[in-house]
Amino acid sequence: MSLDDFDRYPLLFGPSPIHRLDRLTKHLGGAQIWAKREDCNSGLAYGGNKTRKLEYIVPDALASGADTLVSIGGYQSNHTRQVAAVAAKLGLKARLVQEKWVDWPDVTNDRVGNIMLSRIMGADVRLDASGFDIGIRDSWEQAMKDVRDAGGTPYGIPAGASEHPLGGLGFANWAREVEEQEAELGVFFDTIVVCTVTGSTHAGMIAGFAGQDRPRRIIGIDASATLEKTRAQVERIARHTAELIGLGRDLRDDEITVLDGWAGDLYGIPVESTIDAIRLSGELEGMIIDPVYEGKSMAGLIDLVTQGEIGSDSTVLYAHLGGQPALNAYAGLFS
Ligand code: 1AC
Repeated sequence: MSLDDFDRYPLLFGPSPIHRLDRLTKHLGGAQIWAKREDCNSGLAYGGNKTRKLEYIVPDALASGADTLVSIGGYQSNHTRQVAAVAAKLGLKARLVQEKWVDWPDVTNDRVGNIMLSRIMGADVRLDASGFDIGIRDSWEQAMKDVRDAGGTPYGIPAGASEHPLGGLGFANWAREVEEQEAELGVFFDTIVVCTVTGSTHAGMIAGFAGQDRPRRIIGIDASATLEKTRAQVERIARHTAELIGLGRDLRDDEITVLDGWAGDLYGIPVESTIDAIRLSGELEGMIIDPVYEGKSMAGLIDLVTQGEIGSDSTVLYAHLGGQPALNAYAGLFS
């Protein structure tokens, strides 16, 4: 089997853009920094990393005869917003369980940003008081049962699409896309920096890059604040995806890197370095990143470059995953 043996339902505009971050590079005074922009990858509700994963899941959902996509995330889940967009595009219903993953005091937390967009797209949004957990949730299984009991045909997509058997394929394809763009641009990214929480974005990249000729570092920056769970999930999904796409060898442990130090104490709660990173990206590059995911991975990148952990001879690709809609729920941080 190879990646090409899996059906893909196109949801993206094409390859997501890659561009230099010149002013950030100069400011940090070390490695060359570029970004690949999943926030610009699709016309579906601002796109994002999950839209890319859903390209490989939609064919299975359609083949199953489902009429309702059932998924789960926090109130400000980017994933559930992208599931709602894809359901709208396909003429399916979306049933979304939005758990209270983040105890954030802003009164608009369950009204603006991602959750508002899902409502606008016609999703059946149900709030649930349960807290953060990246695993399979009872509330999600119950939602599927509810759809079935009401005479519908559900298709389940777990949080972040990560525990879905095909959840790693979208970013294995991202790795292939990067290699093609490198050939066009005449550049080689020896280091990739990506935020990791539920794991399949990072894991798919690891599996995809592992089959290429030139080795590179894929640095996952944890934003879950439940590091061991995330690391275990990344390892499992990376190995599963590698097998699916016919890598033909076991992944080595040194191919799987999840770093902590920038998540703070809790998922979804920005810390000082997160806010500094958001401001720096905005002020130097006009690039908007969010307080839950990219603010934390950018804070990691900034420290790793300034401390020389990523050397000045490196060329780094920062994976922008498209989490900005959540910013609306954090307006108090910037007023
Ligand atoms: C946690 C999966 C996740 C989201 O957006 O809900 N990234």
